[in-house]
Amino acid sequence: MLNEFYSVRMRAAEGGAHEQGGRHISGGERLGQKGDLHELAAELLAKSLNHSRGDCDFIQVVIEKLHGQEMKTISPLPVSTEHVRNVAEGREKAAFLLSTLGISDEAIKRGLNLLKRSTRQRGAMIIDSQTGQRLDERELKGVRVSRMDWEAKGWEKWSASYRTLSSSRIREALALASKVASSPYTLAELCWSDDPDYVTGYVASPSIGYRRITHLKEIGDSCGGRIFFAERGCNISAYIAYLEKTPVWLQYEPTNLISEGGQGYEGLGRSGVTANP
Ligand code: PML
Repeated sequence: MLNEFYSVRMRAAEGGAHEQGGRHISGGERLGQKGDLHELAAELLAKSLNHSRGDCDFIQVVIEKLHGQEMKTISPLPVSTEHVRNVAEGREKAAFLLSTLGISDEAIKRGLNLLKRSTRQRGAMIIDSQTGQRLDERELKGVRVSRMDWEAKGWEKWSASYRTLSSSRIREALALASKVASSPYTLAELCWSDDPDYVTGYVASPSIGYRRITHLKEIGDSCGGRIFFAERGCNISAYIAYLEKTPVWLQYEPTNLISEGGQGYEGLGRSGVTANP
């Protein structure tokens, strides 16, 4: 029998549904087969009910069969960590990395300003990597990257290689960043969490991998989200359709570049950069 897959996604808000003005609290994305659905839905429900952004009163879990849709398989981006002392240093590091990827100073400034102000944003904001102009026209809804997950064995192997990083937060963020980077329209992504108690974020791209930065905002601050810097002339509707609809599995095979405990990748040996948090 052919494997049939389902997308399971959750969104939760406080003060009513998002479209009725509720404040976004949490979201989550999983893929699985019929036999996995109870467990996946329960995991997402638990996530929505235990969130530092607040106590949600609207929770929606949607399960959809992916009728005959082809699954794309990708590898997770390589991970490394930039250790910085404070937010100013962290944002300077993020700006430096983005600029080495060919993003203009104006777009970097606009991207950082959007995230600093963003406390009610639900999905990612897509901006032009040269002008910094917002391209998705979705306002607070933004673009929700959907239909991606780790293949179970791939996650087992990855988390055994990177023990100190194997949290569900990093599992989800790395799956999302890897899907985003797998689109030819993505030049880079900048993200920090909108959770007030989580200050590590990242810059990701196919060439630098998933580069974590230990301080991108102050503790207690609820601003955050994701900015995708799009290639010039990108076909925005094709880009959004890929991010929202194409099912993607992450597969992982350890290579000898990565040793026990997660040391490895190009970060090894460079001052201030390791694969540990
Ligand atoms: C989020 O939780 O909303 C995003 C998390 C980004 C950073 C995760 C990490 O690598 O520590």
